[in-house]
Amino acid sequence: MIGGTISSENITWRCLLVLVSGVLMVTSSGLGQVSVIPAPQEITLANAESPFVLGSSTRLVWRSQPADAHYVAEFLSSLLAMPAAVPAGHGNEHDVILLDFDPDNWPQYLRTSSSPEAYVLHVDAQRIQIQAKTAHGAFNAAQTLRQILPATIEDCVPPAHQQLSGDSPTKTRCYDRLEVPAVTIRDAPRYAWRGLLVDTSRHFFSVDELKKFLELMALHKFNIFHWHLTDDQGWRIEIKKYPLLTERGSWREESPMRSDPKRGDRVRYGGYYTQDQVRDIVAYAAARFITVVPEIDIPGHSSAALASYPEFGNTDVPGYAPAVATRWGVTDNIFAPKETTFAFLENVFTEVMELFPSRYIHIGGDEVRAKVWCKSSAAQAFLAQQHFDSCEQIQGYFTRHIAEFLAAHGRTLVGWDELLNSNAPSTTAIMVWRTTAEEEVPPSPPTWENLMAALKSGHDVILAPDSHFYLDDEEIKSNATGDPDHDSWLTPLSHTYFFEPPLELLSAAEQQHILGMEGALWSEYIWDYNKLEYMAFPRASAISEVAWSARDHRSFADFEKRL
Ligand code: TNX
Repeated sequence: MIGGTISSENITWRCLLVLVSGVLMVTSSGLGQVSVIPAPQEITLANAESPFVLGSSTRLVWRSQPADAHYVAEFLSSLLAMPAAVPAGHGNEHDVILLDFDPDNWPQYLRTSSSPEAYVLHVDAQRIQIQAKTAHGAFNAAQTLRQILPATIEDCVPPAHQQLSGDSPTKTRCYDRLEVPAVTIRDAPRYAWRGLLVDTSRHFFSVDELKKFLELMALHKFNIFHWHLTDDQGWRIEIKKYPLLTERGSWREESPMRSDPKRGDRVRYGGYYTQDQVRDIVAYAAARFITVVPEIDIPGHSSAALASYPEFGNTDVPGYAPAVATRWGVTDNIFAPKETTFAFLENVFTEVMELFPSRYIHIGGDEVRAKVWCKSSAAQAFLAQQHFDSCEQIQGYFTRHIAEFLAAHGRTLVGWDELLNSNAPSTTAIMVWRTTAEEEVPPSPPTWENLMAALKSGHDVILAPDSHFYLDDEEIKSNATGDPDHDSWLTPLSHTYFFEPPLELLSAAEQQHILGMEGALWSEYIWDYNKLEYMAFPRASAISEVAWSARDHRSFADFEKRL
């Protein structure tokens, strides 16, 4: 038999391997079984006639276990309905899945990889061996293993919310023997930040639905769940000190009609997550090595907050009467620059920091109608006192104030690229979303002005390009929602897949400032969980690959085959 290293995009090589190894390889441990998304760095197929046979005698064992490695062991024992992991004996064990963290055994690949998430997955007739420096690396390997197992394995996965609860697995084994192809996979991510945003303000998703979504994220090695928790159309997180935020702010009187978004449907709509539910989600994500980055959108997109506590808005502007928004789009409800508002925001972010261990806390900062501050005499007095010469600079004050507050608690502020207009401190991370050029609609080539501006000012950057990664855009024309503004933007799968940052324009140092990438599921037109999954996939699979796999290692044709 033959062995050899192939790049996942190299179809010719693959065909050659199939031809040389004969039909047996396709049927018994077919190449379909090493279809992995996102594409691993390196796949070496070994003897196709000697797969590992996973059966009732196979044991899960570990060597030199780091603290959070129990999540990996629990994941595998749950997936495969196996007893809990036990310490490995000395010597070479057979008929085992070995989770090996022992630094003395690290292969060269792990030693030289700079990523803590790197792993090596080795399958031969004797054992499945997972080697990693960290539990996260081993979890990545477990997801790869999951993908190279026959797809039927997913049928015996218990509902996501039952998994990894600390209990023994609830499912029963649904296979007698599984053949796992003999293979060595060496892999590490291209970017450390691989995220998806879910907007739970415009539409609400239950805790169980979010868990199901997190499980799909884990399958794709996403590691950031960007939880958009507040917006004009609903405040969704319980804040103990300000109960009205959820009592009032989580309900809107009606929503835009699906058939005609300019009109209301006259149905009250709402929901929020209690702090216990938030902790539950954060723990569930952590068990899958996903960090939850919360977003509390300020100083704009704040109708729901100001409907609850109008005193923190620009009360002296004629006609000021904030209500939870019942239509999509941007409103004039922005926070007022005054001490009571800053105290309120500090208190809110204090509770947020208690709930979310994430280093990064997202403060939104997008689409702020600064002209409202020009109409407020109180805001004008603030502007004069600060010697500002434009109303936009008031947003900068908000950003710096909250950035300092978060930094004092060891956290880092991240916000949308509008923060660049208002002199945000370079220590803040910028999420670049505006990559669609004026007068264009996707699918369109990206424009890099905001990315370049962020990098020139020394910021770390996450790419969330609305030209390619906005999964609220329809994928195909026939899915039109009836809203002409919304329907003009189209983002097909291939367009998403072909996104690539303009490395040729960037110095090596600037390239280092790109932390990673993120897709966005804004939910104005995503009314339920089925539609959330439908809009997310398969484009999120493409995003996972763009963020994980090396640039010269990607091919859309090959991706489609693996998909
Ligand atoms: C712009 S992207 C927004 C969201 C909307 C989205 C609709 C961003 C930072 N702001 O508030 O939901 O467009 O596609």
